[in-house]
Amino acid sequence: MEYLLRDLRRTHYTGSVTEDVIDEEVTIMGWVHEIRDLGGIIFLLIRDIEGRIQVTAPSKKLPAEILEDIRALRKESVVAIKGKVQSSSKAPNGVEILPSEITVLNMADQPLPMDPTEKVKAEIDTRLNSRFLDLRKTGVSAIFKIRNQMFKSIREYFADNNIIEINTPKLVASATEGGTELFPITYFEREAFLGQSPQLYKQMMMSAGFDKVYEIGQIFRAEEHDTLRHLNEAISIDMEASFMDDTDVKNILNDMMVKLINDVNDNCSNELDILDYKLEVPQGKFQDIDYDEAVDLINARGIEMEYGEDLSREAEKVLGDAMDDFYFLSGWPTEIKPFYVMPCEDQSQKCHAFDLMYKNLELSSGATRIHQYDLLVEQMIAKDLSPESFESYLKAFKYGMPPHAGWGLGADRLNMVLTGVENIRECVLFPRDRHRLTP
Ligand code: AMO
Repeated sequence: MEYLLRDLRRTHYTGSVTEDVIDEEVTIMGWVHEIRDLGGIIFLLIRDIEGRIQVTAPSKKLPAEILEDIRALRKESVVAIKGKVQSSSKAPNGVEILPSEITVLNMADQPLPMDPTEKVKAEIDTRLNSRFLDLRKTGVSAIFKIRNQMFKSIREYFADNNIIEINTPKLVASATEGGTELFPITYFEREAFLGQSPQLYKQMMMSAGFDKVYEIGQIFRAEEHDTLRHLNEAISIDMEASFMDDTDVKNILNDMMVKLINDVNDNCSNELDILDYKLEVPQGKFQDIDYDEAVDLINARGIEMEYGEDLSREAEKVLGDAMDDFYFLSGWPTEIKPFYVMPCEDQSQKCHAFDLMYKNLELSSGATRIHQYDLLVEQMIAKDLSPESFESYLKAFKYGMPPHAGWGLGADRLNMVLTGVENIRECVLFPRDRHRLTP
């Protein structure tokens, strides 16, 4: 049995084995998805990243050794198959391969820890324990193909709008989002933390004169939450822009979202079909509701909520039901938003912060930032933070910090919206939650 590629190379992915290549000799490589031995004829289904193709081995037409090789195959083994393409009215794509050479590149052990063929439904924990097998399922890989399109569209949008990609440290000295949700680590002889947001760095880049920046990177949150929409390691898409306010960056977020959803519909229709999900393109400007108005609406619908509180899960649900799919929730109380958010000039108990919601799911938070050193220090003190521990950040505000605004958008939550899945773990290859640190 051969295990090395040597001169063997793939000539076609399964997706290009079509009626266009009938009578041609092709070499495909992939996994043995299914073996059906009917005695006189054996059918194999071979799977690769693009799909599946039938390999048909009639015993009368093929040498005994090829049939022996096929009979020795075990499901999920990795093979290279050379053969001629012929039309077949019964094969799933109207064509099949008549094999002339089978090379086993790696035989899979049996029994498999889980079935990757989608015939048997497994619990999420079983699936995540053998995630490499779970990811072989068409319905699971579809989520990640859509995720790939999501990042492609977003990067395109940023590039088209002259927004510069940056990378900032994830090993940090202080909190940004309120202090309680940090993972401490040992950094040589001192304590440090895993970054919970690139917030301080993206703002410092405004003082650096980079005008408009974005970062797509890991955020770490030591939250105890064990929900369908929280992870302890997530991907955040962050942007920050100078000489703009919250209205301007909301428009950017709105435009980007519309482009993204159009792109996913245009380029991932196959994946959406596999997931049996219809993605509605939002029309024009998103609805925008003021926090005060939202509190009234929530109370009117029978869920008690006081001004100044964050929304409970029930409050998010009734609000989501009352609004369009995508909507902004704006004009938050200063008290419950981070120190760096600009208070309103006329009523400082309110601030220029907003969230972008999809139904009852918070997708993004953003705001106009405080760009004046004195006000920033004042807000830190008001929130019981010590300006000394933010010295290197504050310095950037003393020597020419422009007015600026920005937002952070949860990529894994956005992926949920684009695929219709209800558990955020489905959208992450190897999720990190309260109970899971492997694989
Ligand atoms: P915030 O803390 O609201 O804002 O985070 C921004 C977005 O990131 C996503 N997110 C998460 N996703 C999964 N699991 C988590 N534990 C988690 N935490 C956050 C959400 C959320 O809306 N610095 C600000 C952003 C800014 O103002 O620019 C910030 O981090 O989708």
